[in-house]
Amino acid sequence: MLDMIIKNGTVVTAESTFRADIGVKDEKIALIAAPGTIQEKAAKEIDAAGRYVMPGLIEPHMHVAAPFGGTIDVLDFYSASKCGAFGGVTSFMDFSTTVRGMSVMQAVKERLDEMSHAALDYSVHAKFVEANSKVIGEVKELIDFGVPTFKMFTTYPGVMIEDTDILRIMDEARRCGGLCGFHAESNPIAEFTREKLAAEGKLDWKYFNEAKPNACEAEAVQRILTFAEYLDAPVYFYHLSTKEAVEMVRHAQARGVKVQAETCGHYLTLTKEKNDSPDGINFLMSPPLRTDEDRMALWGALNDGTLSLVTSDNEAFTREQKESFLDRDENGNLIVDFRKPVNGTPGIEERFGLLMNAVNNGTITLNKLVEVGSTNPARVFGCYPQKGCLEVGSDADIVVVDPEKVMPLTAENMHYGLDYSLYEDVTSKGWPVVTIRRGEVLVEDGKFLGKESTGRFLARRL
Ligand code: DUC
Ligand code: ZN
Ligand code: ZN
Repeated sequence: MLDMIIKNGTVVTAESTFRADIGVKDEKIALIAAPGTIQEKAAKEIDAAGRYVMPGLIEPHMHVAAPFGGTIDVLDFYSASKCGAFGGVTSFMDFSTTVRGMSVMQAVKERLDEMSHAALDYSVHAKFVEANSKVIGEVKELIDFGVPTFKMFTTYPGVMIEDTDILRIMDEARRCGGLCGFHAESNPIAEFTREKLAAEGKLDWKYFNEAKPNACEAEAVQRILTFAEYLDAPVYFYHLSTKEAVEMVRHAQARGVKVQAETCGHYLTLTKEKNDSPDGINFLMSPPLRTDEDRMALWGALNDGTLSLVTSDNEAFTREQKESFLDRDENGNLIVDFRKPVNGTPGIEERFGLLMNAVNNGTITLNKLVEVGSTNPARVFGCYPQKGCLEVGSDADIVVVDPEKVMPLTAENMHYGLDYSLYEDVTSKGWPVVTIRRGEVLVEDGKFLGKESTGRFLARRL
């Protein structure tokens, strides 16, 4: 007896599209067979006629319950599971909240403890903020523990790590089989430009973009690529946003540098004009939104494989929270100052819709959607083929998508509990209607059925 059959659907993987029925038993995919040929009975049947059946999406870049800029975002790992599951996500990864003087392993374990409230399967990237001998010694320990992917920041005093320490960690990660990932923005360019704009009285939201020009990303990406090439170490870039960075990564890959990189849904679909409005405060994220030329370069890079993942960099703050950083004039009006509000935007739920729209307008194929949203996150971060595919023996993480279901990506329809959406004017045609994590239905008939603390730690190996 099977636990579940999903029948009559069109299976979509990163490589192919075909009609098949899928049988699930003991949390795994037990059978993939021609339609109507599975003889075994099942405790639950899902009729996926006219629908796509895909591997569950993986969100490897989000910040949940993450203290940042003197505040904390609105989600916890259970509410983030709900937002994710509605958007077809079945596994997610966050970052350790490492501070100086702290054991990275301890930071990872504390974070995993918080993440254990999730209904999605979860993992964490280890954040390094320094490289003393104790921390260097933890690199192998983390890899053996199932956390082989690391994050470092080249900006944000407090978490920013010095270049020499980056080299030390990169070298040890290379030796032990880990992967260093980077938030790559030039701190000197960001600080210098911010001060210059402020001295000229340029503090409107639109100057947020100018304060971190394309060169800000490009300088840091080039520096990290030089380090990677020098050490022959693999590297990963989070949230690339510029045509310059994409071009550098493309050339580095052609030279044999082991570099992989992502972009995010917002850089693919929004441009900096969004900041030039009274609602500009809602669109403050780092790196900032760019031009249409950058946006098109990112799609091109996804299609030629230079970029291999699309993530959300989800970090959800209310508008009130963002505005609380601003001063008021004598009449009580907010004094706009792009330097002050916390940066970060929601997106884990909308990611599917942004990619689906790109499928519908012919920018990417449906297989590409699966590749950049599920299969490559699993491959790059070391949990393939347990996750990221529909294969016999893989975890039964499955999304059933109704290609006709229309979903306006408004604040009202999303599940963050926020009073705004970056995509108030965007509607997805095609939306997940059933989300299944290890054989357990998390979303069906528009309801979230996931139970708190049912997610499982995903030990990963590269
Ligand atoms: N960028 C943001 O906008 N917020 C959180 C962290 C980051 O890198
Ligand atoms: Zn970042
Ligand atoms: Zn981030």
